[in-house]
Amino acid sequence: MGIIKDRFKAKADAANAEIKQIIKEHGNKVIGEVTLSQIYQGMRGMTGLVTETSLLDAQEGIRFRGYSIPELQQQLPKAPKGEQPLPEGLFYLMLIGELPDAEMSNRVTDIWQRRSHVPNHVFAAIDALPINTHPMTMFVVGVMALQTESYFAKAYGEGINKKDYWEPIFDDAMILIARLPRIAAYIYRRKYKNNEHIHPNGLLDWAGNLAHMLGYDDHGFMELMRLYMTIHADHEGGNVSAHTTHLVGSALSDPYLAYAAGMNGLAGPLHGLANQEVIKWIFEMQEELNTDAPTKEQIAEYVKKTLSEGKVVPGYGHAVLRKTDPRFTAQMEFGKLHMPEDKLVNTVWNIYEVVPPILQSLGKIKNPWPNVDAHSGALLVHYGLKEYEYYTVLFAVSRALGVMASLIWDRALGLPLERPKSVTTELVKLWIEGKDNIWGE
Ligand code: HAX
Repeated sequence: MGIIKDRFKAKADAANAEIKQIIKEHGNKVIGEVTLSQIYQGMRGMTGLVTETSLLDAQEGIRFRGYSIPELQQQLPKAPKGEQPLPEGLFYLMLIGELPDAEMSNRVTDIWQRRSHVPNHVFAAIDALPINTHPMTMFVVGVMALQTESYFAKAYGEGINKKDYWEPIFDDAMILIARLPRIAAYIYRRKYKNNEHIHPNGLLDWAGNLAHMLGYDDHGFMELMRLYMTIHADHEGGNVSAHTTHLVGSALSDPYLAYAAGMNGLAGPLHGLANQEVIKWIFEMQEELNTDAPTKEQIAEYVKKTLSEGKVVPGYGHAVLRKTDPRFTAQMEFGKLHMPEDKLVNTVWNIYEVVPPILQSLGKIKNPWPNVDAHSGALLVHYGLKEYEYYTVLFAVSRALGVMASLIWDRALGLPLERPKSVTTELVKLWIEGKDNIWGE
C-alpha cells in the first residue's frame, strides 16, 4: 500500500509526539462537568472520546478534517465527467488529514480494486441464510465470514509488538473496505434480483463499481452513489456505529469484528435503519391516503396520527444537531438538479415544510429538523432501487470509510481499552444524601 501507508506513518508519528506533549503539559485541564441527568440520558453532550476524522457542530453540521460537505463537493477529486466527490478522496482526507490530489485519490481506487476479491466461503455464509433474512443481517454475516482473513488477528496470535499494531489494522481496514461493495451487491442481487449477479468492472471507481454491481449503470445513479458514500461516511465519534466500532476495537478485536459490531448498531431504527423507516412510512402514507402526491394538509394529518400512536417521525430529530442536517441539504440539491419533478422527492420536500413546526409544537423535541435519512430513500427510488429494507446496507458500506480510518488512528495512537465507570441508582441516592464513595473503586 506504499506511499499512502508511508504518509500515514509520518502523520501518526508526529501526532503521537504532539499528543504526548499535550497530555504531559495539560493532562489535568478540566474540559467539562457531568450531571446526573446526563448519565441517565444517553450521555448527551458529555465529551468522552477523541475521534480525529470529523467533528460535528450542532448548528453547522459535520466537517471532515475541517471541510464542510459543499467544500468537499468542490475540492475533492471527481470521476471522469462526474461532479460529485469520490469517496476515495474523502477516505484519504480522513486518514492523512490533507486533501488528496487526483493521483492520490486514484491510488486509493487502485488499492481497493486490487484487493476487492471476496472469497467463496463469504458468499456461502450469506447463501446459508433464508432469503427473507434482513439485508443488514446478511451483510454482517458476510463481514463476519470475511474475518477469517484478518492480518491483525493472525499477527496478534504470533505475538506482534504493540507499537506495530496499526500496520495489520491498516491492511485489514483497506481490504475490508475494498470488499464491501461486492458483498453489498451480492446481497441485493441475491435477495431482489433472482440471484443473478453482475461481475465487477475493474475500470470503475469504488462507488461507481458498487452502482454497476447493483445493476444501475445510469450516470446519475453512479453520481448519487459517489455523493451518498461521501456524506454518510462519518459523523464524529459518539454516534452508535462509530462509537461501537471504536469500543470493540479498543479490546483489540480486529477490524472485521469491530466493524460488524458497529454495523449491528447502525441496523437500529433510531440510527441507520431510519433510512428504510422513512420510505416505509411514506409508502404507508401514500397507501392510506390513496395518492402518490399527498397535499401538505394530508401530510400534517398523517404526522399527527403517527405521533398520536406513540411512534417517532422517522428522519427527523438528532441527538447533537439543532438545524437542518447539511447531508439532507446536499441530497435536496442533488434532487433539484437531477429530478426536480419527481413526485416522491417532492413529497419529501413537502414533509420538510410540514414536520418541523408540528414537532416544535410538542415542546419536548430538541431538534425538529430533518437528518440525513429523511431524504436518501427517495433518491434511490427515483432510479428504481425501491427495496427499502436494503437501504441501511448502503449506509453501512459508506460508514466503513469513517470508522475504519478512525480505527487505524486508534491503534496508531495507542489508545487504550475503553472502560468508563458505571454506577447504580443505589449509589446515586447515596450521592444525593451526600454519602458517596462507599466502595471507592
Ligand atoms: N418524532 C417523534 N418524537 C421524537 C422525534 C421524532 N422524530 N425525535 C425526538 N422525539 C422525542 C423523543 O422520542 C423524546 O421523547 P420522550 O421524552 O417521550 O422519550 C423527546 O422527543 C426528546 O428527544 P430528543 O432529546 O429531542 O432526541 P434524542 O436525542 O433523545 O433522540 C433521535 C434523537 C434521533 C433518536 C430522535 O430524534 C428520533 O427518534 N428520531 C427519529 C428516528 C431517526 O430519524 N433516527 C435517525 C437519526 C440520525 C441518524 O443516526 N442517522 O443514522
